[in-house]
Amino acid sequence: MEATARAYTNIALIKYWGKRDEQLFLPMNSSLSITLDQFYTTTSVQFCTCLSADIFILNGQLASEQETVKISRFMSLLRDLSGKKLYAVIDSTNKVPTAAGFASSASGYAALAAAGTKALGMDSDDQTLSKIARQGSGSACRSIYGGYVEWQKGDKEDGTDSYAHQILEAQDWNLSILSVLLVPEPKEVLSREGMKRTVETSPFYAGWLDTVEVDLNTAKSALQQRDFEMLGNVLEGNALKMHATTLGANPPFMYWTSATLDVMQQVKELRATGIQAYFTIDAGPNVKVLCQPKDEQIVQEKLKDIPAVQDVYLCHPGPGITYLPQSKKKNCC
Ligand code: 2P0
Repeated sequence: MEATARAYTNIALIKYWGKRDEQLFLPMNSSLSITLDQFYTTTSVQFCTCLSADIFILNGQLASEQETVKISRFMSLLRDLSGKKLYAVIDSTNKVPTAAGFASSASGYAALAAAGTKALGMDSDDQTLSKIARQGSGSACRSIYGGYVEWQKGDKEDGTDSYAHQILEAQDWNLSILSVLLVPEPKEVLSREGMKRTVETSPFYAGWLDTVEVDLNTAKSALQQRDFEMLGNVLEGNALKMHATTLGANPPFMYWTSATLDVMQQVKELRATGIQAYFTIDAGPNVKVLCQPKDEQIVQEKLKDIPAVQDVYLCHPGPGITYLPQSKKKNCC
């Protein structure tokens, strides 16, 4: 009873920001993302009758109690769904620069949902996997699919209509996504807490909800027409709106640092010279810059020239869940 799966991280073009149900991870709004080809999590799950609790190994080391409790809560969802009361060794390796604030929860829970259900013999289709992964971390429901992905928020209280689906395959439109790694600083407000505080206290959150659906439709039209300028304008504006909501929260907070602004400024300067590049920012200071492959080299060079930038990783649209052969490693009896 074991399986290994790999899932890739995703970057939201239209952001998921705010929950309508925290237990089921149901979002206030639909979102749109690109699954990336460079950052991923590989997870092996091995269920065994000899275990009396889940064991979580993260990047080759026994995870902390706090991390294990979170993972075990998700494993209990799989146990409930399958009706099998078995514990597992979960061995997970991130090829995601997590310390630098790149989210690994999306790839992590997508890989765990895929490996866990397969190990239990559940034979879940992608839509089911997406709904399961969502209950580990919202953005994970998008990482089940490769390419360009929409997470439809759904309206039902039980969450059965809240899942992701693919809009375009990775090879349908090759864009360049440059992940800009800034000099690391500890994260002030985690995204889960940040979105909750914003929904509950920010007067600007209503403005977010009023316009996010329009942004989503504009982005989807841009994808269908392969109109990069249209896509760039809407994704940049959507990220700025998400961040504007945090300034109105009580207490207010802000994910940007001066280095974030330096990158934003560089992107605007590139545009002034006729190079189409657009930025987006998640719940942290790091910036992702989108451009077309013909410009990726010059954009990467210009971003690397910024003193506060440590590194720039070049990504393209990547694949969905992939299953890997069993590792020879034995973690239990
Ligand atoms: C996104 N973010 O759409 C948005 C934009 C951050 C900003 O999804 O609480 O780790 O586990 O559902 O998915 C990050 O939040 O949050 C995120 P939970 P998640 O990518």
